[in-house]
Amino acid sequence: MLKTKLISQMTKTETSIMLRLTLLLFISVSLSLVDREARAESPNIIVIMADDLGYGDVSCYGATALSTPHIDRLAQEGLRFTSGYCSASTCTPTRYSFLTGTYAFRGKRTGIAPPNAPAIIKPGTETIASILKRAGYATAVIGKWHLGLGDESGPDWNGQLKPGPLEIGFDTCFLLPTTNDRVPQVYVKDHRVLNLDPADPLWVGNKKPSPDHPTGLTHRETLKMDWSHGHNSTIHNGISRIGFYTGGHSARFRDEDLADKWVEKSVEFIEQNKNHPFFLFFASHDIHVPRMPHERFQGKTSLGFRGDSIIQLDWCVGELMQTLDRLQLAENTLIVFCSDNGPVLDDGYKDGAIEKIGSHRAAGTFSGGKYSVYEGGTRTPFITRWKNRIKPGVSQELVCTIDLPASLAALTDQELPGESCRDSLNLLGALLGEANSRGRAELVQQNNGNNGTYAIRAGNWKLHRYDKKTARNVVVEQELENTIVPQFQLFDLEKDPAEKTDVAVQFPEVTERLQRRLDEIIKQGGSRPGIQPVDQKH
Ligand code: NG6
Ligand code: CA
Repeated sequence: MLKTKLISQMTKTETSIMLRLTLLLFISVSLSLVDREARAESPNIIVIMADDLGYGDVSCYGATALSTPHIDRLAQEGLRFTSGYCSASTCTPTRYSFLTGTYAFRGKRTGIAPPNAPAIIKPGTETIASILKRAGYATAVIGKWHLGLGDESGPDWNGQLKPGPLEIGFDTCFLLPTTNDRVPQVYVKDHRVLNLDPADPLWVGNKKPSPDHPTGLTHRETLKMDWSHGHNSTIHNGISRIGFYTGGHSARFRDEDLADKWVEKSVEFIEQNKNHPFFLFFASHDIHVPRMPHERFQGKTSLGFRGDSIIQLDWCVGELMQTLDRLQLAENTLIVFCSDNGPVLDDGYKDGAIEKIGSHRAAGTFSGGKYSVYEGGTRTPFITRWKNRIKPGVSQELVCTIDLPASLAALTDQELPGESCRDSLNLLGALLGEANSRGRAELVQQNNGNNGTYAIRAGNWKLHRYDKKTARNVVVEQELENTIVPQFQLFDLEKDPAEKTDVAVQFPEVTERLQRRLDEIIKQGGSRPGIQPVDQKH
């Protein structure tokens, strides 16, 4: 009675204040609920990206010439995808798309980056790291970068190396700046070359710095691993590389120690963040050339250093899993295992990969490999594991590394700003193997950068588009060949997974439909539902 009377006696302003207070209370209670819910869905996340690893290169995907027990265990305890893809068949564009959630053909200079490339992903771009950082994660990239460092004038090797990963969402980084067949062989920690002595500055360039500078051409007989094409410039650790450099001797590493270093730094990062959600992008350099695994792995397989590097990669995966087990984090950590492009045997060094291949099929039953839009170029091992959350099994859903930004944004309850992650789809359900959750209906594949060759897979149809009319992408006796090809080819992946029989003439309406759809996806500037249109000029 009294209460009613009191309320009825309140002025209009008082009532409004009361209502506002109630609303505020309601909002803060709901926010704390959401917070708790979000925390419940904030597993640690480790993306292990192998380099140049093919669909058929690990035993859980059918390899019999070698055994990869740790990767196999990951698959046994998780979900092994048979249609898991990266978005391009070379490194830089796949890494660009994985981080930004945008097809690399939409970006500038997204092709294979040279040693002195400036940062390709501009500060302020939404990335998988910035999304997870916003969600409260500690974020790190450890391993190969190959996405450029520094402003438009390129990396300042003796000064501050920025912008770089730290300007697009990573709290910390420990990097091989490009790819190890390119100069220089130094680590970059956050904004600096590690252990650089200012008295011995590092110089990196495209031209021979002096007439007597030893190279793979002038001192070929001194090399511990000979080159087969390119890779004949500056020599370090008995291996000649792409590009030239001098100085920075105290900062240089040995190729044989790279994998150990990635594991050491990763274990440190995991230990530091064991009580806090973390995101680790473990960017292995295995099994890219020059393949120079640690001495303890050399000779472990019959496949030469290419096979031995797979064993080294497998060891790294085992160390990461063991660290999670030791810290009791396995049930609170989502691991995604993938590759940046398909396999290649001779990629510039005479390491015996072709001679020792025997019956091993690096791309499994698929055709093509690195540099190609055949399935072998982009369909790779792809495994997700989250103990006691993901039901172990095999999934045929179509998923791609480009979908990780939107899917992990969904997992951690983050909104994607309108123009960001233009081609990333939320496939969280499919990645976690939830019942009735579907993967992609269609995926665009490309070979390199923004002037390349495209393909589109829609269901079981696959259309290739060769604007240049030639393709350096057919693996014949495991060697790359330039061939003249029709501009469009159509394959039925269900009947012909090796893409041997072009059926474009038999199915003109499918060919035309996919041509139009591919054109539309390229022109419309984004394929994520709800994406805001962009002005193509910017
Ligand atoms: C090519 C290199 C190749 C490799 C590739 C990049 C030559 C002849 N070939 O230009 O060896 O470095 O670039 O590989 O130099 S990727 O996996 O990082 O994309
Ligand atoms: Ca690669």
